[in-house]
Order: sequence, then structure tokens, then C-alpha cells
Amino acid sequence: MRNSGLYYDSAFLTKEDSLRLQSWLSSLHPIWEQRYSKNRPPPPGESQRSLLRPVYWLGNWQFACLDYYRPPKGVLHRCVKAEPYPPVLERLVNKMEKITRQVFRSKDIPVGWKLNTCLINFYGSHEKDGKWVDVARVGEHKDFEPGPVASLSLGERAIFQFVKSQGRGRPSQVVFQQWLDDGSLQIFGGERYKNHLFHRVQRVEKKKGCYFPLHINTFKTRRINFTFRFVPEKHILPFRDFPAVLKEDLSPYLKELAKTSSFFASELKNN
Ligand SMILES: O=C(O)CCC(=O)C(=O)O
Repeated sequence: MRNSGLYYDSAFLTKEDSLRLQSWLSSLHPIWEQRYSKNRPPPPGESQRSLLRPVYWLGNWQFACLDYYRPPKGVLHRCVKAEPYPPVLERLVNKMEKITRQVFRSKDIPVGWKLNTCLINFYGSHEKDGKWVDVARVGEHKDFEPGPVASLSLGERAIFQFVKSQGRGRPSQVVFQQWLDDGSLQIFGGERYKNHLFHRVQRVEKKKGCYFPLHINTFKTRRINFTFRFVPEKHILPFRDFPAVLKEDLSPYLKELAKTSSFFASELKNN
């Protein structure tokens, strides 16, 4: 029988692929994004803030200040064409897509679905005013890209929870939780896990002493998570096709990325 929306394999990644991934990750320069921008200022009652963790996107980059991809209304000018997957990820993604088609019901897999988008989250401690602060968590949210999402984890274990919102001021109710191990693959989709419930990372352990040497200043990374998602190609546009006001907001990020990425250097040049 096809599953009802949740799949977990604690040992998806081989040692060799984990080392290949870590070697590739050490070439990246993740960035810190701000939640808002000049042309998309904070709404009343909110203030400008940095995301809790550095990130990197592949396939397309959904900048926080563009408010991510939120169909049906928020689909235009949300996804900036980004770097393709490196060969090791391309191969792993093919495997994840195959597993998804085998174990998920076809009604939960949209037409044209493929895992063409990846958000890489870096979890750890951040040095602020001379003190190390643990910021290894993600608040409850939904991923709005259509169809199943696949999540690959490296490093320390994280407790991942699906929760039901209980309304304003009341703590959410945990419906199901799963420890995400080093090298594990989780796939979730369907009405319950993807559309109805929220999910969050409550905390990341420190038991194994994992530490990833990466190009991120004032940050010690002990867990890395890749979430692979689907965005229809028609909603992914190159930077040059964005409206001038959004280009103004995104330019500082593109310039920072272009310092170490030939892809983004060329996107800026062709602008
Ligand atoms: O780090 C994780 O396991 C989950 C990340 C997540 O919730 C997300 O990228 O939307």
C-alpha cells in the first residue's frame, strides 16, 4: 500500500556520498539574509531582522525579503534562478524522486513534479557581542511549494515535529515527532503532513561534537539540512527579468554571492 504522506530512512546517505557532499559544502559561501527590504518593509508591528541561520539555495533562490514562494497568489517574482545541483546532489535527487514515486500516492504528486529547488539550512551557534548563542532551531511553518518535500540531514540529530496550531497565544500541539539522524532522508507530502500540519525543528543535539568547517563568519555549524522542493519552471526567472525595485533590494545579495560564485557573477553581468 502507498504511504499516507511520510517516509523516513535513517541511513539513506552512504559514507562516501556524505564525504563528497561535505567537500562540496566547504566550497560554498552561505549568506545571512534580512527578512525585509527597502521596497518590502516590515508590516506594522514587525521590525527588520536577520534570519536565525545562514542559508544557500540551489535551482532557484527564494529570498526572504520576497516572502518565498506562496501559491496560488505569491508565485511571480519570488524565485530567482540560481546555481544547478552539483553531480553528487543530482544523483541523490534522482534517487529521492524515484523513492517518492514508489511510496507516495500519485494523487499527492502534482503533474510535472520534480525536486528542482533546494534550500540548505545551516544550524549552530552564532557569535554576538563576544557571546556564543545557540540558534539551532526553526519555528513552525509550512513549505508552500506543491507536492512532496524531501529532507536530507547531516551532522548532529535534530528533533523535527509536525504540529497543529491551536490559535493565537496557545502553544501548538505536537502530532508526531521524528529524530532526524546524520545521513537520513525524510519525505513528507499529502494533505495531512504537507497541507494541514505545520512543522518545526525544536532543537539540535550537541552529543557527537559535529563541526563543519565552512565559510561562515562568527558561526559554528553542527548540522546541515537540505530540503528539496518543486517550483514550476515558469515561476523561476533570471535576475535580469525582475522589476527594478526588486533588483534594487536583491542587488546587495547578488553582489555578495557573485564574489565567490561564477554563476551569480554572470547573472549580474547579464543584467
Ligand atoms: O532542518 C530541517 O530538518 C527542516 C528545515 C525546514 O523546515 C525547512 O527548510 O522548511
